[in-house]
Order: sequence, then structure tokens, then C-alpha cells
Amino acid sequence: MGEVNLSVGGMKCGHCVKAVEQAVGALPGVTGCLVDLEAARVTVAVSDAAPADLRDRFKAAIEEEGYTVADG
Ligand SMILES: [Cu+2]
Repeated sequence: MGEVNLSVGGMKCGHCVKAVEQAVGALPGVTGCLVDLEAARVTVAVSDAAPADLRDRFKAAIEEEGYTVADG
């Protein structure tokens, strides 16, 4: 089990939180997703079997929902 932290911009309300949670949660290897709206942070719990390019997948999924992901 591991954790991936992302800095996500553009989230404004509970709907945004749900949209991000669902987009990330649908990806393989994800076991949990916690969104901190005020801190604009998304913490994703991933299993050991998660693919190596996980971070890129999260970024793509979140950007597809209309939000931004900071690099690094
Ligand atoms: Cu919203």
C-alpha cells in the first residue's frame, strides 16, 4: 500500500470533490481517495499492484474533469 499526493486546482465545492473522487477512484490500483477542498490536496491510496505511471493517470483523469494538477 502506498499513497500519492496531488495538488489540484479549480475545485470549489462538494460537487468538484465528488467529481475528482469518482474520476480517480475509477482507476486501477486505487483503494481510496481523500479530497481536502480547502487545502486543494488530493490524497490517493494505492495498492501494491498499482501501475507505475499512476501519477500520470491521476493527472489525466483529473484534468479530464476540468481541474488542474500541479507538477511535482
Ligand atoms: Cu464544484
